[in-house]
Amino acid sequence: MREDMTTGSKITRNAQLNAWIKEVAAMCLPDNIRLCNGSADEYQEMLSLMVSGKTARWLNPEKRPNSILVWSDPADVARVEDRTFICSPSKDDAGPTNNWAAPEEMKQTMRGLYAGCMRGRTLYVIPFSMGPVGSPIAHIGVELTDSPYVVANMIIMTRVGTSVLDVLGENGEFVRCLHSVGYPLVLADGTQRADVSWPCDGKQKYISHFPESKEIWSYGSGYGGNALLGKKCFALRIASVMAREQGWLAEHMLILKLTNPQNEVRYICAAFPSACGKTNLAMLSPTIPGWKVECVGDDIAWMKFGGDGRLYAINPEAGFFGVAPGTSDESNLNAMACLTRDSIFTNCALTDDGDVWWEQMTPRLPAHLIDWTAKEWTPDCGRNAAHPNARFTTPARQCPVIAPEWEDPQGVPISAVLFGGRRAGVIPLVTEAFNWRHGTFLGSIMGSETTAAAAGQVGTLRRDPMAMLPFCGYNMADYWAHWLGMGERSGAKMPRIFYVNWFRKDAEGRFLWPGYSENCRVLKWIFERCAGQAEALETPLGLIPEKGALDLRGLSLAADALDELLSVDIDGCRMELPSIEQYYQQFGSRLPEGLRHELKEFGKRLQS
Ligand code: TSX
Ligand code: MN
Repeated sequence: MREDMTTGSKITRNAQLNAWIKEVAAMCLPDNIRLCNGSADEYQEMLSLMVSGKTARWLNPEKRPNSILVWSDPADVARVEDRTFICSPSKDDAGPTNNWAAPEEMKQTMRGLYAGCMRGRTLYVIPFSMGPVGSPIAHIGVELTDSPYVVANMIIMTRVGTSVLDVLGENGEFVRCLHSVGYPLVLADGTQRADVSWPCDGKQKYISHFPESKEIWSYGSGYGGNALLGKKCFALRIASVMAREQGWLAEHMLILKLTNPQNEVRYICAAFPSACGKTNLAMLSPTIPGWKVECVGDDIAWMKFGGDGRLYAINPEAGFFGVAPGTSDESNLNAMACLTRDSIFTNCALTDDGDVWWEQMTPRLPAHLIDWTAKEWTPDCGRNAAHPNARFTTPARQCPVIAPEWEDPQGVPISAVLFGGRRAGVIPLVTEAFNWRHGTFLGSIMGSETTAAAAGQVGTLRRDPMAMLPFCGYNMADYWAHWLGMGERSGAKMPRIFYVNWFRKDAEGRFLWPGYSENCRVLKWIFERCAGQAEALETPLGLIPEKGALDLRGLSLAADALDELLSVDIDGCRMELPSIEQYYQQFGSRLPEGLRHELKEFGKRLQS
């Protein structure tokens, strides 16, 4: 038995899993192997390990019970898109929007990096379910990692435990997720070195996906999506490949439940690029009396057809891994309520009374903090206190507006899909697509104007189709073809598609729409469109609310602001046509005919 615990030969009932653990242990050479059970005790042990190893500090239990603050290496603070690879057999299968590497070459390179990379460490085996354990929409993964930070975060973000191994059984399929921070405590020449508070490899990082064998190999980073492999790597990149093969959808979408005053319910999915407030929308507090929003998920939706031909969605995650800066009682009271206890904070600032703080958290700045780099911070020091990509990890069950059915293994039936982005002009507050194919077209050309936080110039349009640009595990043109095919398969039973824009500005650069809680007015119109109630007006871009169809009672909005919000800028659309054509060109002959057709029709509607 002792031998099993260091070689992994019989650690579970699943022979394939045991063989893989054994193979990885022989390569990475950990001192110990530990099978995780996801228990409360194990979670506490991971937190204590991080605290004793100086990775984390306890927050003041009177302020944030059972919560820790972690500061990462300043060079390991975000997903590394330029180090993210789709290793499909052919480069064309990864497509022009992904980095590609040949699978065997990548594996050879990474085997070199993995060799002995866990010396002096424990290899944790994390069996996890993405989605409610045993759900027909869920899938299983196993992450092998040398990071207790990853174990603790995975326990919050996924379902970890022996029940997952029970579902896996002796022959069940699982996605292999291998992760190492790349900081062995014994070097190749045998010399030992002390651990550091945030181990990572400062020189080399790889986040590699093997769509054919459904494997993920991650090396060198301990942060977020680089290391918590269930999230972006599995639930989006690998799952998008599985979804195409098996006829379902794995999407970068929140799922919300909308209830009207008559207690009728509709479920809505929404895809937005980063920095558009997806988590805020998922937990919105409506201002219209009698209407209610509840949260099913804030980041990822897996949708499969039910027996009735409709799409049913689950949230494959069990927690929120949200951007902290900008989160406040004003912007998202429900998220703030999640964070009152049992949470992990990464790269936030530390207050003098042992609590966390980040930019825009409070109306007034604290007089003194320790910033995320452990330096003294005062309001006049000219630096951020929290890193702009500082995060919270918190259990979804702690959300005050989590929908009771958020763990329903059958999922929830989706009535509408929303796309959106940050657009100062051209795009109206809300547009409904004419049909599924037209909606797929709108999703394919969506994008956001860059904000200061993103790389590159401020205000330039960065197309991010279906908010999947960094997350599609195969050729984006084939992904669009899969979307079109899904619509052809289920026709009128597919969700209606809408395009929203909370970020339109007037000539003086002021936001025309108050956004946040007031977005419920748009959600209400969408609900009523799905119920066949609200009126709409045809424009070249799509269907917009008829005058008076948007419920604006109790909202003070200048009359001309509404006109501007609900207008389609025809000249602006015309001017965008060449850039769409140019954008499509990179996909060559793989661009689906349906989208070519939609672009042509759009051009025609703009002429007449
Ligand atoms: O999350 C946002 N949402 C969705 C909320 C459910 N944000 C924040 C984006 C960064 C994460 C928004 N910002 C939204 C929005 O709807 N709208 C805006 C733009 C905006 C900003 C400030 C004001 C209004 C609009 N405030 C005043 O005009 C006073
Ligand atoms: Mn996301």
